[in-house]
Amino acid sequence: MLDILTIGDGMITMNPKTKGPLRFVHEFERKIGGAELNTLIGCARLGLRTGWISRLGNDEFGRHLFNTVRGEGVDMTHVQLVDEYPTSVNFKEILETGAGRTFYYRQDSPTSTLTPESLAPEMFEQTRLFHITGVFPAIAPNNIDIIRQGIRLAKEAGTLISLDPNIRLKLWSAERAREVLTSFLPDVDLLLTGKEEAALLTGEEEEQAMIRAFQGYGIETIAIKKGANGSLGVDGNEQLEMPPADPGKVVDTVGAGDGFNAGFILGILNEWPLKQTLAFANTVGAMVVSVMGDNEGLPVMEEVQTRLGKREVIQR
Ligand code: KDG
Repeated sequence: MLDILTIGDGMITMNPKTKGPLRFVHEFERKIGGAELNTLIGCARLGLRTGWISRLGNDEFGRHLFNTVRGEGVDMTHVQLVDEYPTSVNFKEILETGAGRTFYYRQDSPTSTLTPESLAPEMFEQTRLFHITGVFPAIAPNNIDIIRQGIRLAKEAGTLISLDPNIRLKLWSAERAREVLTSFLPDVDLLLTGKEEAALLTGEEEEQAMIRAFQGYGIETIAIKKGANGSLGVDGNEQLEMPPADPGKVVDTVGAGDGFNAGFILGILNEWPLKQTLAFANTVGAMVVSVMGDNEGLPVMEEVQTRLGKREVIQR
């Protein structure tokens, strides 16, 4: 039995050792990244049973990714190393503010070898939640059909579906993102979206109008992630604004939303009250931005409890 299953591309992420324009950066640290993967690792560290559907290059980077993700406790039954394409890579640029840009080398991702037939009903029958994002369908047109197949199988199995739009305009146009992602919305149970993405998907500027638009698709549970401004959660008729958790020093904002997702998904699967779920998710997101890398800051359960003051810290 899995709590969460996701599908997506895993990348070797080259993190700059110095800040500023990438053209002047000479040294990088090899890390790993990928929107779906970050959320999955976050869930694994929080104690959920996790599984990944992916393809990696049959190369040194692919083996590094495979071993690292397996080391996080993720079920790798549906991950294969393939000869056709090399493992995807991206380079990050980080500015003094902690914000930055990403440069992808993933035109021919090994996940291009996946087809809708790669997904089987059994994968979903033993899974509580199927998590999808806007990154995987943006990488290759065929991936949209794969996601549709995943949604169909998840629905048949009674598996919940969560969506993070994670719109990457380097991968597809705003119009295409909107067209494809809104077509998924009627099947989504749990929407985890940034505020700008919500505006793009709904055409609305005002939060309540965005929420009404999402509820119009039949979505019960919605989280609007607002970065330094906290988050807004909706669960049925309940609605709550949650102030941000203090990240201390912000060193790298990439992956914060994925961390929030992991915390929120944990709360939903554990049927926590919305207030507890939002506070927990905001804390996980804040912990991610205080550490360099897309997923290194993802905490284990005890670390979140300590941060929330629910656990005593014994240093030595
Ligand atoms: O959400 C963070 C991810 O987006 C990052 O780890 C990698 O840019 C990335 C992607 O496209 O998955």
